[in-house]
Amino acid sequence: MKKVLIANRGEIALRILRACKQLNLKTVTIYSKADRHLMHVKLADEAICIGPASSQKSYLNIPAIISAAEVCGVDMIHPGYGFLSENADFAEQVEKSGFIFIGPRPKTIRTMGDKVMAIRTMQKANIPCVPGSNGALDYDTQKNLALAEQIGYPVLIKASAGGGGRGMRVVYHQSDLLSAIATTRAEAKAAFTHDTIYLEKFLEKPRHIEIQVLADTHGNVIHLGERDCSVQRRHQKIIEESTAVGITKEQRNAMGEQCVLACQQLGYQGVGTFEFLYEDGQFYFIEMNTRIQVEHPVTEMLTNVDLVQQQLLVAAGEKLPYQQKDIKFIGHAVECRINAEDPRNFTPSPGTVTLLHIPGGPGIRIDSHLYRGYLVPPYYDPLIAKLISYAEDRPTALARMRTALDEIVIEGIKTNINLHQKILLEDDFNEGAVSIHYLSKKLK
Ligand code: MV4
Repeated sequence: MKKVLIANRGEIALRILRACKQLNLKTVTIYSKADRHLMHVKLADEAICIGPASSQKSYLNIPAIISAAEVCGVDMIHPGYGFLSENADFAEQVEKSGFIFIGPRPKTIRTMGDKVMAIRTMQKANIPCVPGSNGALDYDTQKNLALAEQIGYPVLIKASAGGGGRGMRVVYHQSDLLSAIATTRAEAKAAFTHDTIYLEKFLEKPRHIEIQVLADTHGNVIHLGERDCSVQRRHQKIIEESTAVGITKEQRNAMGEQCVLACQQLGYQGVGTFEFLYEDGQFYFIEMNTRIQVEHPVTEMLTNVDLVQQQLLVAAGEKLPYQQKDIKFIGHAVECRINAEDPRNFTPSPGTVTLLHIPGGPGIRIDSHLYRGYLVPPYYDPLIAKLISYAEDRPTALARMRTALDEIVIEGIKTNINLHQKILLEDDFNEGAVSIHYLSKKLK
C-alpha cells in the first residue's frame, strides 16, 4: 500500500493526513471549491478539486471521487466520518473499482444501516438490546396494541432506516399508539423510501455510553473501552469522556468482551462503535457505527492506540499489533467540541478567523484545521476544533480543560466556548454520570 485518498474535509481530513504521513503513505485529497484553503489540502502530496461547494456535488459525489482515485492511482480510500463513511453503495463501488475501502465490508455497513437488521444481528450475538418488537413492527393493529401493553408504556416507535435521532416518536398512552405508528411509518416511507419501523420500551433517563472496537482481517478483535457521550443537544454531542463515571472494570471488560465476540461472529473489519443506552446499571444496544467517530481521541488518550493508523494498517491487511491484555485504560480524557455557532440560537457562524490562540501544557491536545486568516465556510458541519484534555483522574482532566478553555482565543466568528466553560463549572456535570437530557434541561 502506497497511496491513500482522503475523501473528507476539516479536522478529520487533517487527522487522517497525519496518520498517513507517519506510516509513509502518500496522500491525495479531494476538496470542494469552497475548501481550497484548507490546511490538509496544502499539506497533501496531491489535491484535486472535485466540485462546487455543495456537498451533494463534491464530498457526496461518488463518480467524482472514484475518478479522482483513478487519476491519481491510489490504493485505498479513507471516508472519515459523515459524508460517504457509512454509505454501503460507495464502499461497494470503491471495491468494484479496485480500491480498498477503509472500513468494514459493504455488507456489514448495509446491515448496521438497517436498524432492525442491526438489532437482530446483536440479539443473535447475545448483546443486550432494549425490550421491544425484536424486529419489524407488524401491520396488525391488535398485535401491536398487545405488544405495547406487554412491553409497558411509554414506548418508542423508530424507523429502521433512521438512526441518530431521525424518525422517532414516543408514545405515553395506548390511545396514541396506532396513530403514532401510522405517522412514523408514513414519515419513514417519505424520508427513507422503506417504511419498516420497530418498537422499543422508551428509556426515560438513560446515559449514552458507547464501546470502541478494532478488528483486523484475520479474525483478531479487541475493544478499547467505553466513552460517555451523554452531554448532547438535539443529537449533537458536545462533550465526550472516557472512562464513564461509575462503570466498573468488571462492567467494561464484560461489555467489551461481548462486543468483541459479536465482531468475531460478524467478521467485522476495521474500527467500530457499539452504541448503548445505560440505565439503572444495565446496557441496552441501540445502534452500531461502522466509521471512525469524532470522539475517537478520548479513547486514544487512555489506551495509547492510534485508531486512525490502525484503520490504515488493518485495511492494508496487517495483523493487529495488540492483544486484549495489552490494552490498559489509564487515566481520564475529556473532549469539548468547539463549533462555529451563535451561542444564543446554535445557528452556524461562518466567517474569517481574525485571531487564534491555541492552548497547551501537559495533557492538552487539539485536533483542528483552523489557522489565523482561515475562512470558515457556511456549507458544512460547524465543528472547527476538538479540545481534548487528559490526566490521571477526572477532576484533574476537568481542571486542565477549564484552564485550556480560558486560554483558547478564536476571534472573528462566534463559538460555543463559553457554553463549555459554563458546563465545566456546573455541579451536576462535575459530579458526573448525567443523562442524555442534562444539557437541554440546563439550557432552559
Ligand atoms: C432511545 C431513547 C430512549 N429509549 N431508545 C436517539 C438517537 C438514536 N441513536 C437513538 N436515540 C434514542 N433511543 C429507547 N428505547 C432515547 C434516545 C435518545 C438519545 C440517545 C442517545 C443520545 C442522545 C439521545 C437524545 C434523545 C433521545
